[in-house]
Amino acid sequence: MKLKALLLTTLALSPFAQAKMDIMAHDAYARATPPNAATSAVFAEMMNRGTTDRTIVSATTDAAGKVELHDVIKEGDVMKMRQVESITIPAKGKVELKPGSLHIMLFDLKKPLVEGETIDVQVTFANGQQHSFSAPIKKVMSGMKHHH
Ligand SMILES: [Cu+2]
Repeated sequence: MKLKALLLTTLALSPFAQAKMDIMAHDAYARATPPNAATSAVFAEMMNRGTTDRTIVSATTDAAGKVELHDVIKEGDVMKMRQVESITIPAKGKVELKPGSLHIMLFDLKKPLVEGETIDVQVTFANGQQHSFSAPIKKVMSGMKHHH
């Protein structure tokens, strides 16, 4: 009994370690940009191995001055990006951030994103926990234009 109480205390004191175990970003990448481009996007397959839904409420990266969570909606025949408040990864499930769909939007890039380099991205969850992952910069064949 005493051991169990001790274990619970340890878990309560290490939310970050626990978050790392539950959340994984697979195949993350950032879109390479031409010189002078101010915006880009980060994509990844976000997996949640935990037993509770996890909600991303914000993201940051040193590579960009401003970061937003975005989705793409279809208005008539036009695909448009819009900001969303949050992105939920279902318990024991995943959500795909991909071109033409949910993505992490980067504004005010500090410098062009060059293919072959890597940026670090941090996402913050509704419960305050954070998760960091690396996103290699890749050229993205885009059939979709970004409208702002
Ligand atoms: Cu966007």
